[in-house]
Amino acid sequence: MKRCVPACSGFLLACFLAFLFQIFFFSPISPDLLLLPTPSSNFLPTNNKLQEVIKLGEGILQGPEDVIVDREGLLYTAVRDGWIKRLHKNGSWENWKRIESDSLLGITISKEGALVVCDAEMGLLKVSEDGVTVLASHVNGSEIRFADEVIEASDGNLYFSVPSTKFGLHDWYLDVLEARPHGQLLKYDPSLNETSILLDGLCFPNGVALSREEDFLVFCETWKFRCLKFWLKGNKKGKTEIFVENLPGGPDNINLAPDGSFWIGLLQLVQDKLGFVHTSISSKYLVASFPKLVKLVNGVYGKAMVVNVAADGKITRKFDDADGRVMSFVTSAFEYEDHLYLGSLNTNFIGKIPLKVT
Ligand SMILES: *[C@@H]1O[C@H](CO)[C@@H](O)[C@H](O)[C@H]1NC(C)=O
Ligand SMILES: *[C@@H]1O[C@H](CO)[C@@H](O)[C@H](O)[C@H]1NC(C)=O
Ligand SMILES: *[C@@H]1O[C@H](CO)[C@@H](O)[C@H](O)[C@H]1NC(C)=O
Ligand SMILES: [Ca+2]
Ligand SMILES: [Ca+2]
Repeated sequence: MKRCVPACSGFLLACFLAFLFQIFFFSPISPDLLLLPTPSSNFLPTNNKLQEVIKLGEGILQGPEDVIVDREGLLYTAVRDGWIKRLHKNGSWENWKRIESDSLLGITISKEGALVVCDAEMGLLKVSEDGVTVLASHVNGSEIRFADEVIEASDGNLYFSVPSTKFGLHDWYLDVLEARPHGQLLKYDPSLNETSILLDGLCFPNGVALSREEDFLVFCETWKFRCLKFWLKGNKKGKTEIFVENLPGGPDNINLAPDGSFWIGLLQLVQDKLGFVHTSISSKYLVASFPKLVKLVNGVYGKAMVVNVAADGKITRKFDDADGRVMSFVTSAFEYEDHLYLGSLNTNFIGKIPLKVT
């Protein structure tokens, strides 16, 4: 019995060292510290308005990440089973086109009326009545994985984001834990059939929008809690500057509103009371090794928030669901005819709320 003690403790020590070795040396991440936003005291209060949404397509839409309405008033979304579904004005849903993918993300409508779709496996796709074509699958000799959101300028150029060249969609939270800039902003020029890198070394670039005059792009850096402007015209052409920072959540998709402001879906990246995980390297190593811990730390399922940011970068309105009772993980907000349409990766419907107070 007694002789067992040193043997046992030796064995336990070896196990413990192997465990540490596993966590540190075989870790999927090489983490840096994450700078969390400092809560602003004059920030707009909670209103739980997203608990009052009208639910469109409930039960038939699984994780509608992005939403857009075309000129004829048809509403489109791409869902997890690969269907691009659209809602007719008479209220009926149509299974329009299907792509063999569970990772369809941002969508936009081109001038010619085609749908441009980001897929986190295949790149940038064009979907029309004629079928599906791949517009961009490679850039600078590398495969484009994890295309996230796209916008078309009136000259036909498509601007799109790749949040991470290291982690894929299903491991996106590891990019947040690693907190190192692996993202790119890309441009697809249809006249040359060519894709180029506009910016790299970005911190999870996500939503992409154009200003009303198309003089700048706005794109969101999710775990920097900010959105940047990238100038396309004028004497600042090619320059980058801050559009809005210290947001109360990680910005996901962004859409231009008819009045020239922008709607942004904000993700609760950091679970209340678990902020320390993001400011401790060893906690990050530990969490990244266990998918269950990653789920626990990720706060996106517990809250939803969207904000309206004026063209000058001021936050003017906010809608939220503070405990995720009806909506959580809201990724996208699109304004159309005085209503806001809300996409989410954690609902089976699109939310709709009126914007005019009656
Ligand atoms: C709604 O409109 C679409 C397109 O015009 C049509 O295919 C569909 O049958 C209509 N549904 C109903 C219920 O009227
Ligand atoms: C393009 O690829 C080359 C070769 O792999 C690399 O050296 C270069 O840094 C890349 N350029 C950009 C902008 O990423
Ligand atoms: C565009 O270029 C890609 C390769 O980069 C090629 O596979 C594709 O066929 C080209 N498309 C057109 C319309 O020329
Ligand atoms: Ca979009
Ligand atoms: Ca997105």
